[in-house]
Amino acid sequence: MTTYFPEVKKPIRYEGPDSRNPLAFKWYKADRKVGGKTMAQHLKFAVAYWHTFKGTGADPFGGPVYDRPWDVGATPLEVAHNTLDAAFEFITKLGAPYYCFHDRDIAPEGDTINETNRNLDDIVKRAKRKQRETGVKLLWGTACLFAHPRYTHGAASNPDPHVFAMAASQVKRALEATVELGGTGYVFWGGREGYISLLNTNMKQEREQIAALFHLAVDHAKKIGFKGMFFVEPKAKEPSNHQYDFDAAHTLNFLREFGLMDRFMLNIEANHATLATHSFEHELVTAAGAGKLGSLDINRGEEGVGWDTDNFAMDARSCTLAMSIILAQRGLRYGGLNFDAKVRRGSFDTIDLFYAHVAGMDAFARGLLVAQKLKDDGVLDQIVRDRYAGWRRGMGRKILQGKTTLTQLETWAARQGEPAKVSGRQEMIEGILNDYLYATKID
Ligand code: XLS
Ligand code: CA
Ligand code: CA
Repeated sequence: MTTYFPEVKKPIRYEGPDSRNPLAFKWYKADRKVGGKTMAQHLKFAVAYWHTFKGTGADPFGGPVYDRPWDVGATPLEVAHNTLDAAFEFITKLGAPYYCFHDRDIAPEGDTINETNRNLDDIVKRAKRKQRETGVKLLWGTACLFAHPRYTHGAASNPDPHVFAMAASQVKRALEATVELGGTGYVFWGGREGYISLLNTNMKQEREQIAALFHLAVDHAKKIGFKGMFFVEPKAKEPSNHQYDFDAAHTLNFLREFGLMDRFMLNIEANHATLATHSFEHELVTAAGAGKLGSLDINRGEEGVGWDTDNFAMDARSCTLAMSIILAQRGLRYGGLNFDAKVRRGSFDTIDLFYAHVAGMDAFARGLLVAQKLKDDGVLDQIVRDRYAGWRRGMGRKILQGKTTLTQLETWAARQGEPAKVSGRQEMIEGILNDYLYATKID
């Protein structure tokens, strides 16, 4: 059998924090128990098919630069077969439990819908066999509704219902493929569901069209027995000028407006948070606050660049805070941590894919350990609890219970006099967090 990653002979091992081997885990140990669950149960890492196996290194200023040994074959379908072999070899050697795909990542588009569907069926059959052989699972599937020229003016939001129908047929098949492969999630990312110019756009109707597609997907899911969760992945812009699911708050509003809350949650991507000028934590907390944090696309933006650069997430603080938010809501039932991240254009070698994923998995594994320690010690929780203590008694409680009036509040406030000035202690808290991140012994 061809080996696409000959440098990695055996699965990546755990060697512990003292190891200096970039092809070994220092923190990630799948069966290590953290707060009653194993690391594998907490972290649910998924490899993103599109970046890792289909990425070419192209950017807006230059074409493909990688020479991937699997990107060869007499026909597009043969290339897809080789890519699938490489993908399962990589995922198995890495030891990530899951993967995620767009329909067009795994199978090529044909000249007709029928040919396209045949290609997808062929690959799904093979992928199912490989999943059985390796134990690797599908986290979520999605349809690529943004790359083909027909989607230039949007997919569900297109001014032409014919294009909407093409998109619908793709969603139908991608959802069926997800069910066939046992995926627990199905993602809608609104690639071109937004506008470039308002002068030629009926925004109100375009949003209604998108909602119509979501409802059709929910109906079809019922028909084919999809028991998983639908996720919408917010993104502010790029390639559109404004994407309708701009951020978590916009998206929650959309789901509420169109009666979709019970079948949908959010898939929050770190780099998309940045594009909306939010932090990753802001988006995670917004989704979690509504009980809708379903899954995460873990990556980060390149600060000086400002695009959706999808770098690998390695930052200890951000990984720890993300894991704290996940621990607080007791995990991700349907989703996981999807590496929607690509190695840099200059990281040409296939081995760079291993370095990137190993370091990323370790960053989140350490983040989990620190987050669990913060939780066990209750330091930050206590600070927040104390800060809002006034709302758990007396008038504070009455306000939240809706048991007061403006008149009563006026009388009460007048009786109390001027409220005391209370420090928010931000710098002290940031110092405590730093102690946990960098000084407290984690082993
Ligand atoms: C692009 C998005 C995309 C989604 C899946 O910016 O991140 O990759 O995650 O369609
Ligand atoms: Ca993403
Ligand atoms: Ca992205």
